[in-house]
Amino acid sequence: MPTLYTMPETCSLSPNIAVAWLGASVKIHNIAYGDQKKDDYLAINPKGQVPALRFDDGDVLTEASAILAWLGAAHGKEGYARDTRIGRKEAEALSYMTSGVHATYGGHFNTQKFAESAAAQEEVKRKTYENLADHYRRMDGTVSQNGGEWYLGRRSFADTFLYVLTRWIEKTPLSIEDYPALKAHRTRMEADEGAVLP
Ligand SMILES: N[C@@H](CCC(=O)N[C@@H](CS)C(=O)NCC(=O)O)C(=O)O
Repeated sequence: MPTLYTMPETCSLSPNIAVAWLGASVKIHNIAYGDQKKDDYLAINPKGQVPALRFDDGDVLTEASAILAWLGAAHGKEGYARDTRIGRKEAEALSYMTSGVHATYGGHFNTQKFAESAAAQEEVKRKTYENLADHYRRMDGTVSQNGGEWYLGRRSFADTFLYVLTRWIEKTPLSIEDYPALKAHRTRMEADEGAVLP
């Protein structure tokens, strides 16, 4: 059985939820913060990050969107990983959330990688929150335009990643109150029993 490596409060929550939704036979191994840089884990994922999915033959898949795509292809029910509008849009949404929104969080989580002086780091943070506000505004509009319930109008893996992003907003000076559709989405995700895909 493949093992999904996760860490609390991180983007690995997204594939973790997807595993639960699918009822997929994937073992969850939750590592403590800091262990991602230790030799045992670096042998699994040399990037020193979660998520990582290790298969029984030793092959390792990293990158949340790739892991979600594999989960959909290997364990998805009807409508997933097929050439449907929702399938295409799900891939688009996950690329946007991982390479667009998550990457923007670099200026918040790893400010020191973008600037050295205290003043420059302040500038990086200010711009980061401006850029994140644009992303949250766009995602709030998408949820509203798609009926106000799920990111793509019906539940998809995009909702698992959006949930991570709506939790992370609490770590920033931004407020979920400014994004009512996202606030409702977060509440909906928290009430989701996650039993089966729709
Ligand atoms: N591009 C990667 C990003 C993975 C990533 O940034 N993981 C973070 C958690 S959200 C991590 O492991 N951070 C710990 C570290 O970099 O030391 C993906 O989409 O999976």
